[in-house]
Amino acid sequence: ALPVDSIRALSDLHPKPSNLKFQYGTAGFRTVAHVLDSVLFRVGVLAALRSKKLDGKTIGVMVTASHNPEQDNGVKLVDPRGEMLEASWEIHATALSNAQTTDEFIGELEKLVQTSKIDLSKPARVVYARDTRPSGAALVSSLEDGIKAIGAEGRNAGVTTTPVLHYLVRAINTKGTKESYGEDSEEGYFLKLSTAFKKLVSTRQTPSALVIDCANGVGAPIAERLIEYLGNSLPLVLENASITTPGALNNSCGADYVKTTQKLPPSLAGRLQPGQRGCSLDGDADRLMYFYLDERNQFHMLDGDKIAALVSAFIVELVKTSGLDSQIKVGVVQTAYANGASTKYLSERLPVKCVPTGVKHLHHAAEHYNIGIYFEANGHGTVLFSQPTQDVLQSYEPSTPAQSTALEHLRNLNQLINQTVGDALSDMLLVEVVLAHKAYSGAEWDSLYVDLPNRLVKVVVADRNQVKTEDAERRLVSPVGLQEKINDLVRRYDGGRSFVRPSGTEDVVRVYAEASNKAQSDELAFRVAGLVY
Ligand code: 16G
Ligand code: ZN
Repeated sequence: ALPVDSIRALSDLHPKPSNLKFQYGTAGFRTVAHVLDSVLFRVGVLAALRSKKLDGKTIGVMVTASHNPEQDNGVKLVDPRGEMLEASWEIHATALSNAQTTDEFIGELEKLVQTSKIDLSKPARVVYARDTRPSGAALVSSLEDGIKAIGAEGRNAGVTTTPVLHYLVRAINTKGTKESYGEDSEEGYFLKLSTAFKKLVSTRQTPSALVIDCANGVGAPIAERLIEYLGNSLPLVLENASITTPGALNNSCGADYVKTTQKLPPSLAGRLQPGQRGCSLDGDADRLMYFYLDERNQFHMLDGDKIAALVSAFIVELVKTSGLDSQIKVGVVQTAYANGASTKYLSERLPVKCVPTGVKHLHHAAEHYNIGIYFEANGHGTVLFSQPTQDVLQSYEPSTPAQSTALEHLRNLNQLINQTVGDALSDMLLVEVVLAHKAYSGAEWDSLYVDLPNRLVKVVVADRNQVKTEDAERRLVSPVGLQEKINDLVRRYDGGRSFVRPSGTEDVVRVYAEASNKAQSDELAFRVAGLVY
């Protein structure tokens, strides 16, 4: 049975604020930090139950609010293979978080144990970490109370990035098996990435220095440690690494700032030289944006779509050169937000699939390829090697030196890439590998294709739930008749494309438009927004 007395005693120390309704959304629970105490306690209990349900496998809990402002915080669960929590359990998380009293909370727990047939005699193990937010330490102790209340085993992974926590979960659960993911420690993570990176660039010239905008977040200390492992294989310059300055986190810097403003973070002015490569991490280092200044000091952004193009072309080439192209099918997954020019570039080289927004959709679709590449335009993405493909890479016997080299590169890429989730630091090393192999500057990479001018606007509507889409969010089914009006407008614009979808994270509807010039894309976006309003 549930240890009701101990749950009751500790739950009473973490009462739910009245009048608040929580929701486990695409990015877990996320809101202002000071209302999250009860949520964290309950997530601790839930993570333990999830672990029991999965026969004592270790479940991860990450305390972060990613690119949100410093006063926010959040929490999300990680399933045993390092993937996001199974969708059906999001509903349990929401239900538990909204129980008004301790009695109601215990009632919900008993219901969950019943309906999900959880064997309470199984062990429970939870590994958890947090980002650098000042609210994080207190929230972690609330979480620890939850883990303790149900008698689970907790492991504190300290202050680290979201992708490192995902790595740890997978490493712990695959330890000693044929699918072993690496040592289950931060050091294991650094060793795995840096060893693969050094092998991949060993025959290349040492690149010029890369500037990293750490968003004044947890990416800073983790990148700092990565530098020790990389030695002189990649010169890195850390900027926006002030993790203790109040208010600095994600403030006018970081990947989300760069993507939404399409500007250089002001703090990098004078720090990034024309021609030099720069990149921005977000607040928990799972998103990455590259950029450079041209000789006229003009800012150029290289987003998730540009990363997908660079990486896809490279992997397709390696698979072909290795002689494995009949056995290994490579594909790429995007969302409707992918720039039309990137989709065109990719479609000429490999199969492209479009799915609804949100990492779980992209990740899931990428699993259907032998090597599945996915990136959201906002800089979140990774590359997945299926287990049979990894086996093929291990057993394949190349017949020429060129095949052998390409095969070795593929094996090392499989080690370099964090396949549990998008990882800004792992992705950054991946980009640097391709740039080194192609001897590309930022400008040369940028010129793979020219972005179509585009515009994103948000529209506040009475009820965004009235807006429903199909075909990977590219077509509206509700309100009835609206899609036809949008089509009529789009037809009047050269190279026009536009779609409307409800946001999953904000109470707004988003309108995206592309056209062959900037003025036209802006005009189209605003006219479509006018239809929605
Ligand atoms: C969440 C998603 C991200 C998506 C964004 C869209 C995860 C882990 N994160 O942050 O993938 O791009 O939502 O936000 O799935 P929107 O629905 O407000 O446009
Ligand atoms: Zn993030």
